[in-house]
Parts: sequence; C-alpha cells; structure tokens
Amino acid sequence: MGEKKEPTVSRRGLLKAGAAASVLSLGSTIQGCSLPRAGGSPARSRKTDCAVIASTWNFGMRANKAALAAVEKGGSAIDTVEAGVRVIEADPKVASVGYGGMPNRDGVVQLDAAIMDGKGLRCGGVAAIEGILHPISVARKVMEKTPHVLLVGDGAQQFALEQGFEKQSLLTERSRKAWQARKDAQGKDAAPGPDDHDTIGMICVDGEGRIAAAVTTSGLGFKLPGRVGDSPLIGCGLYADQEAGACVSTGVGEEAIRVLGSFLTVEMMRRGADPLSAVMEALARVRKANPGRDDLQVAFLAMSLDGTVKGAALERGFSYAVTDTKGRHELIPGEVL
Ligand code: SD4
Repeated sequence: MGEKKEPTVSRRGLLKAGAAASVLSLGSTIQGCSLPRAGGSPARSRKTDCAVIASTWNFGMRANKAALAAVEKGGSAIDTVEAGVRVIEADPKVASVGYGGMPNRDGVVQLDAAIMDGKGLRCGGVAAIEGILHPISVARKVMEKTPHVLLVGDGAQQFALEQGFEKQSLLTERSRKAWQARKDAQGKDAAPGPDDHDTIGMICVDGEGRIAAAVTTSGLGFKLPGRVGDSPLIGCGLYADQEAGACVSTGVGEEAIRVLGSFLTVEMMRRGADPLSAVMEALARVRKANPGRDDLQVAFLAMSLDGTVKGAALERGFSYAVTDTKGRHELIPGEVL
C-alpha cells in the first residue's frame, strides 16, 4: 500500500472531528486557494484564479506536481486530472497502477480507469483493459468520441488501438517476480489480500471553478480475470458534479461499489454536508455492511466546489496530497472512521 505509510489521527480524534464537522458545516480548512463558505449550504460555483488539486496516497504528491504544471499551462480541470494520473500510470515502480501494476490471478495485468467532468456529467471509462499504457486517456476518448460510458476487455483495447494508442506489455520483471513469489507461496489459494490496493484518484477544481475527477488502477492483485473494481464505475470509484463537488475512492473496490460510495459522498455534499461529514457517511455505510471486519481498507477523498478537500478511510495508513496554484503542496494523513 502506498510508497510509505503516514501516521493518521486517532479514531477518537476523528470521531470528534467528524461530529464537529457534521454539526457545524465547517468553513474551508485548507490554506491557499480555498474560499470561505457560507454556513450550511455548499458553494455552487467558484470563480478565482486559483486551482486546487487533490489525489490519493503518497504518490499523489508527484501526480499533483504534473497536474499543477498542466493547470498552470491553462489546462482545464479535466486536462489536469488526466495529466496528473498519467505520471503514475507510467511509473513501473508503482505496483498498483498502470505499467508495473500487480497482475491478476493468471499473471495478466488488467487495468481499470475512468474520468468524469462535473460539467454536464460527461464521463468515460475502461475496465479490464490489457496492454495499453494510459487507460485514463482511453477513458477520456470513450467520453469524447463515443456515445458510451464504459468499454471493457478486448473491446476497450480494440477501441484504444483504433484511437492510435499502442499495444505494449505492462508486466515488468519486478511485478512478474512478485506475482510468481506469491503464487509459489500461496498456491491455488493466492487471492486478493487486504494490502492489494492503492489506486490513484485525483480531483481538480480549476481557476474557472470547473471540477473533474480521474481514477486509474491495476485493481486488486490476484483478482480473478475479468474482475472489474470500483474505479471505472461512475458513482463508485469516482463522481464529479458541477453543482455539488467530487469524490474518488481507493481500497477494496467491491465495498465502494456496494454503497455507491463516490456518488453518495457527492450527493451528501449537494445536500449541504461538508466533505468530511460526507466521506464519513460513506465509510460508515461500508462499516455497517461488514460487521466484525477490521482488515478492510476503503478510503474516500472528496472536494467541494470551494476547493475544500477531505479524505478519510476505514483503517489507518491512508494519505492524500493537496496542491494549489498559490503554493500549497502537502501530504495529509487521512482521517479514520
Ligand atoms: C479496486 N479500488 O480495483 C481498486 C483497488 C485499489 O486502491 O487499488 N484501490 O478495487
């Protein structure tokens, strides 16, 4: 999980924070670009020269830097999130996304990705796609060039090739060896474990106030061939709505799917919740659906339209990066339910 674990606040501290947040509709708690919020109701639009970028896990720091460069060149929110997550897709050292990602049970790297523009709820995704380095860019093409939202497997790859993407092996020697070692150790019992995750999910509100989200992953290591996680499913792994905010998720995707976690979080914000209360509600639903499980990691990262960012998880260890065009660039330990 992640490149390095970060400390998180205690559960008790979090519960206090969550309770306070749900009572008070917090103003913006971040420095830099964030604007004060009118108590109670979510900001509906935000026009400023400042952009805010947030993404999951430690590698989010690097992704945000690339995203920042994109937005500073005049890129829109959707350009920004695409540019940001592509850096992690191309990094062979990240074993949970793109090139070098953990293969499935049969040793094949199958990737999931999706992108969503809050304006007009435009979105596109690919699932279980093989042999394409940048599934997020294929997802964007699905959004822009087809009447569809989601393409899977061979069809997704065929579409990518038709769009000019090249086929290449995504299995690195390092990921093949890690896969083989685990297969040798666990035999036919080898299956996704609690640490087999770390999706990059990114959200941006740009200087025009436009909001967008992107998510890309190799999914759970040792997943069954053809398994689709939350990441390419709109409302589960991500959601962005120009009238409410955006959310991305990471962790055990089946759980984010069960509660429609990203949609739920954004919907809570639409109805007046601040980002922390909203992600806590989504996490509470996951917890409720899994009584007695304390090994389950699921995290949600949400941004409201005023650029306020909050991320929280079921378990310790989740962190997220926040960057803005006024100089903020920091890694924040996720709160814990
Ligand atoms: C999935 N949510 O496929 C993804 C896994 C992941 O950080 O990497 N999450 O279930």
